[in-house]
Amino acid sequence: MAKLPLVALISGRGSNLKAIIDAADPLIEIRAVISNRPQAPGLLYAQQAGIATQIIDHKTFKSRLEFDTALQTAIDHYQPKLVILAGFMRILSPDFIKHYRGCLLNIHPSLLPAFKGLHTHQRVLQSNMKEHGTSVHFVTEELDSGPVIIQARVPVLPDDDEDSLAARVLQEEHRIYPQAIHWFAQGRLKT
Ligand code: NHR
Ligand code: GAR
Repeated sequence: MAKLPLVALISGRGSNLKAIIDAADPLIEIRAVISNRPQAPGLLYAQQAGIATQIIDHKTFKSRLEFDTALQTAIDHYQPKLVILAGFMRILSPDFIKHYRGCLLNIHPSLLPAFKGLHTHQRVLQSNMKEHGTSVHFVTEELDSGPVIIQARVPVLPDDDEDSLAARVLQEEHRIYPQAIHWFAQGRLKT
């Protein structure tokens, strides 16, 4: 069976990207990793795995729209059937989202629909939640609101700080993102 061609977008550390690379799913082929930040450490994981990398620095564009257009052109060069956001930190414009409708996934560090947006671990601690987690979802125009595919829960422990809680969540992310991508590659996910 032909492998599912995939492009990953990152902004930083890239531990989710690493988990996906390490899962070595025979159903997928990571064609490229694109970062909006020139210094994203995650680019190194891609390079070590022999995956093409590209930097599209949002700071060099006059507007969000011009950045999104350049990003779309770069992605489409690789002709992916799936695009994944893996710690990608720029909100994407509606035209971009429409172009990839049904084949754009994100992992978000909360039990959606709770705690959309940024700084989720800090907000979960401030709200005295007993439980936290992470969600893989289809990306739609409305931020962090697309259909959820898989979630994982973790307890919030009495002595947690942002770092300890984030680490517990991240461990689960590394399990569920490869799982969601595998299901997509099997053709089992539709939106
Ligand atoms: N774009 C759309 N249209 N819809 C979604 O659901 C998206 C999206 C782009 C990214 C990831 C998301 C997350 O998982 C994501 C989902 C960045 C921000 C943000 O406020 C919010 C949510 C997410 C990613 N970014 C700031 C901005 O002005 C910049 C912050 C920074 O650069 O550090 O774009 O949480
Ligand atoms: C992950 O926890 C991911 O859920 C979160 O950032 C981290 C990226 O880690 N994503 C967002 O907050 C998106 N706004 P990684 O770079 O090591 O994969």
